Amino acid sequence: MCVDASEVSLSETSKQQERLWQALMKPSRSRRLSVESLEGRRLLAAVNIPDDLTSAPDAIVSVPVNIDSATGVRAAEIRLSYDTSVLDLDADDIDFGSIWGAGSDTQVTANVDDAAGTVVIFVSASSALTDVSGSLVELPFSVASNAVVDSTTVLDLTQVTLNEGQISVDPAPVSGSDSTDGLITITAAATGDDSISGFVYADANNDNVVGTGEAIPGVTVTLTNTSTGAEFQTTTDADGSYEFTDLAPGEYEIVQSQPVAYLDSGVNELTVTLVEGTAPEDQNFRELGLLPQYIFNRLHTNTVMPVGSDNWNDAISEINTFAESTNSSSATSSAAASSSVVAASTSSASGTEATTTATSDSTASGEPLMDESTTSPVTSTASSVATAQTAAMGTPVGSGDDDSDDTAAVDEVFANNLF
Ligand SMILES: [Ca+2]
Ligand SMILES: [Ca+2]
Ligand SMILES: [Ca+2]
Repeated sequence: MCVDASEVSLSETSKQQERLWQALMKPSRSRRLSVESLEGRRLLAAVNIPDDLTSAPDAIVSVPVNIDSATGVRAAEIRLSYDTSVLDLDADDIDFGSIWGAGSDTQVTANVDDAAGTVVIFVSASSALTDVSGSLVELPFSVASNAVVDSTTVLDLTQVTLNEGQISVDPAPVSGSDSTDGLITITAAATGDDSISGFVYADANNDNVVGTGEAIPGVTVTLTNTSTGAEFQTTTDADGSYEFTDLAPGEYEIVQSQPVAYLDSGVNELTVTLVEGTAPEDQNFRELGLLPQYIFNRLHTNTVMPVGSDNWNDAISEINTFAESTNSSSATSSAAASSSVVAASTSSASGTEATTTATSDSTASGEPLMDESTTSPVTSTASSVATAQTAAMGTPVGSGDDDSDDTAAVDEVFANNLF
């Protein structure tokens, strides 16, 4: 048995050697065929990282790995190195690039070695791309706070493989300096003298214009520079205005923390492109009016407390504070959807008095609280709700003697479309 096995083994080895020899005898032929095939289909691509990137200390710079033509590409493996003393990268933040379109079936897997400063990314889709150019992947690097202004840092593209090597990359990235590598120049932190401003208001007369008495003071507004990640926050003044100054040009997002006592008009985020030397105004957040459960009787004494006066604004602020404290201690609400966006920054969760849920539901469906054609019904509803709310809340904001407000004053407020 031992001898037989040896003979079989020798025989197999001999056959393998013969096949290998035959293969070696015609290597040039098979290689030429392979090259001709690739060239015939023009599957050749150039890949690189831009060398004119800039970013500031503490900022985030989005680094693309670009490709000139993605014809036939369905998968890419990308390897690069970076200087860990200047840059930091989170694998979870790496995203597929523009060539994949919406990327509904695009998969990205990334592995970042923080200590070594190396990244390996696999990106693929279920079908090959057509002739598009753009980025294969986007890497949002964070720049160290102690990065030296005017210094540069290299993004060393070390290897790119397309479709498991079926598509040639030319010039081929190599470890170390080559023409495909990227470069980031560290610039001074972006500052400027431009501004963005606007109002938060309750559009009681439904004209989409900030009118007298429509201000909502004390609302938190957050501004984010979407390219650097820098964030700023302020609150609206007594006239409902807010302003961010000393801004650098760039893309910004403005987010309003929804004042919970108000019926949300639905737009709580705005995006603005700030062009140097400009000051976009009227970046306004429009609310539809106080939710009925927050209309306090005290506000109805408008002869004593003129709409838009300091006293009026103080009462509005108190109502907001009360609403937020009420909401933060309650978890049930039909207004949850509109206020969920702001929960993080204002600690106002959601929730309204149980006794007012039905009314809140009806207003949340999109109907303004007030409408000329429905003055009478709304007035009676709001009055009864206000009364119910007063009972439900115990002591309303303001003094207890407001319960004696006469109906005429209430009617006057609503007849003037103040809500
Ligand atoms: Ca390189
Ligand atoms: Ca208005
Ligand atoms: Ca809003």
